[in-house]
Amino acid sequence: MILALDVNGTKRAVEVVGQTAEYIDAIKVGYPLVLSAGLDVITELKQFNLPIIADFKVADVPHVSAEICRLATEAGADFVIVQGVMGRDVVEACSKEASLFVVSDMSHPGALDYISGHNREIASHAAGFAEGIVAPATRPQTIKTLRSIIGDLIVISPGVKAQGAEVGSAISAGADFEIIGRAICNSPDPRGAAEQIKNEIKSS
Ligand code: NUP
Repeated sequence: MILALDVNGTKRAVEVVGQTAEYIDAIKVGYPLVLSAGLDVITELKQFNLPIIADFKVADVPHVSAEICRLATEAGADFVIVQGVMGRDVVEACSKEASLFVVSDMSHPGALDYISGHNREIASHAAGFAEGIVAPATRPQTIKTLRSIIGDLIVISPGVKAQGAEVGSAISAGADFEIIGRAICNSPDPRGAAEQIKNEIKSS
């Protein structure tokens, strides 16, 4: 289980991870946290000894994308999430500066407008340059298809609970990790929520 740490400010971020660390395998840090707390929050979160994934969905021209990846890695991110739909040159440039997860498809309904139509090509190209891909828990058939393309690469999957997918469903479809944000971060009891979801994933 990967915690999507979508909270504002370092204090709240450290509080939520402090309560949930024993149940999670990695911390995913995105724009809401970094824009409210600064990039140093990544360095601060290193104290928990968990892998940190910078979810910047990097989507610029290659040299700028690569620099974003370099800065995130320098701050302590173990992995950076890049938008595969931006093109092969962007993914390749980023792979020289960071360990990557490539977004191959997305979990929201609007993904069907554009990105979903190219998810296979994106995943297939990612296989040469990334540790893994991001694939939507909201569409388990897509996880199955993309898994068959990428072989042993790691699949991390958002869209569980708050976006409608059932806990455990992405892993049953072939993902390695489910990404959980609001169901933990917005709970009045993040520790209890994390424990329960972790148990549900295990028993599914
Ligand atoms: O396709 C994606 N969908 C998605 O929700 C790719 C993502 N990276 N995410 C991220 O996963 C999103 O930015 C958020 O941090 C998390 C899901 O959060 P929640 O719906 O569990 O609250």
